[in-house]
Amino acid sequence: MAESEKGTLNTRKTPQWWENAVIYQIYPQAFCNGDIAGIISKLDYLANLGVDAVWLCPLYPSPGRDNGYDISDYDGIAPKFGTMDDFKRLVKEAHVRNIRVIIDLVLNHTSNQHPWFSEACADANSPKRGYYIWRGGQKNGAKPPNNWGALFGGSAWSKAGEQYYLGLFSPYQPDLNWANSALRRELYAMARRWLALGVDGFRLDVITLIAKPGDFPDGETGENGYYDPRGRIAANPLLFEYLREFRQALAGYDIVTVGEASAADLELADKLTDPSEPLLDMVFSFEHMDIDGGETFKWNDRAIALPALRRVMAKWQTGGAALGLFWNNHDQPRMLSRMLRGEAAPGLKERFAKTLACCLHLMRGVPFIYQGEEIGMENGRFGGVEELRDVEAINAFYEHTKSGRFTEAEMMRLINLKGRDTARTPVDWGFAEEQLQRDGSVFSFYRELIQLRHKYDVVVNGRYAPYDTGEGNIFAYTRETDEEQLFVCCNFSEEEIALPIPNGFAVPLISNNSGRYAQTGVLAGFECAALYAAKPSVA
Ligand code: TEU
Repeated sequence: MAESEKGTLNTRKTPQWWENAVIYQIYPQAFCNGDIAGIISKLDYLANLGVDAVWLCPLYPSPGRDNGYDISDYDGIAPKFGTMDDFKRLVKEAHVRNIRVIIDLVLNHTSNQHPWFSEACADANSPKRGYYIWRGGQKNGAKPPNNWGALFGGSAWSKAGEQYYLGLFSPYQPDLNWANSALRRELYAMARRWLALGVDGFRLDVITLIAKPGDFPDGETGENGYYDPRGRIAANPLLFEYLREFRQALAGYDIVTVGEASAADLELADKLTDPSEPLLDMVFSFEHMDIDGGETFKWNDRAIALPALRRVMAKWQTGGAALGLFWNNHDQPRMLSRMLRGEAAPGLKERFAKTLACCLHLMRGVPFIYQGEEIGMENGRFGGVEELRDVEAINAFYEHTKSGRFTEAEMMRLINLKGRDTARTPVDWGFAEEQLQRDGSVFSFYRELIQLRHKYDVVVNGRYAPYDTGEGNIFAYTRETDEEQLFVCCNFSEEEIALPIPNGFAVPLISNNSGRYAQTGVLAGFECAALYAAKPSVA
């Protein structure tokens, strides 16, 4: 991409509907009554918030080993969520309110209960056998083909009959073999069937992991005795071929694709979203989520340090890749709890929730709000392993308490800090109701931020530059187009900090403290502000 084009969201000639969008993520089992009817009942709430689209986490039939990311029927709706008619009604009712519907496509793996996998296991000569990845045989004895580890614990290889199959996440989620062209055609046809139902786009689960290398060499073993092959897999150039083919198969539909770019560095993300040939419209990158240890060993009590967060965000903001912006999702502890750690007065908590929102929503990219974030929800807490739902945390609990690495109490403390279940507790609708009635609530602040994105071109298209204040606890940056400028400053501490207002920024756009900063040049504890300047026109 040309240097001059870097740092803008998208340089396509025709603007796409999603370019100035804000998208709301729904984790159906914990949203409203745990079903589609519940989602429909909250569409007015979402329209009131002002979001342009919803991303629905998997609604497919699934044994639920990984809360729906183990799909046993790509064309159905799990009975616990409702019926296909309910789904159609959801799409219709969302569209009536100008809310688009993005669904989750999990194309890297199926459930081990998917009929394809049952058939593949039952008959080694079945055409479905080639849909999955098999290695080893009797003569290779009882040893897995290599030292690759599964993300949720243990080896990435499990035995079915005489051979091993690959399951990068768990044995319940066998990886699909994208080298098989019949499989690829099935997947594309399935995606088109959802588009025919009126779906407006896809969030593509771990899409950077679909292209497995032809060989499966051992890699360097990590702390758990296994090699994490995700980086190696993401680097396989076949990924581009598969995505090109996928894109072509969906040609003619006005949709958005958001790729979960697991293990992607900036260079890969940049190439995948290159406006001259976008294979994905945007990606979720995870470097900012890995600052407190996700990339190495997740179960630690490290915190996210602000200087590192600023550095990582600036790196991705000034790079070329088109981004989905997020602090939260169903795989991460809630950012409010994650950064606040411990207690703060309720008023300050709300103020900090707004500061986090302001910091993210005025950046370059498409902001995603994870259910409950807009009312300042915090992490759920779990008393013991029996209360957990998440396969990752449950496996880790047993692995690390049995090995003696952690006591049960220590492990539960870490799971309450970092585990995925923390963000999967039901949305507190009583709390939401209270906020709807109250001026100055977190909800109303999110609504303001969404309106700013819809109104100001600089929020969508401005170039990002970090703004160095010399203050360790401030996150500040500017955005700039040829016509407009924006200055955003956020105090991540409880201390008051004086910060001279940069020249020319006369128009206060948003504040979580009655505009105090714009009047005084002093940020109170957890205060945030954004100031605007129109550039003098060059007639
Ligand atoms: O997540 C993929 C992924 O690699 C991580 O987000 C991972 O869940 C996390 O680092 C573990 O701590 C996607 C889905 O979002 C997740 O819910 C699924 O479990 C996973 O794929 C498998 O489908």
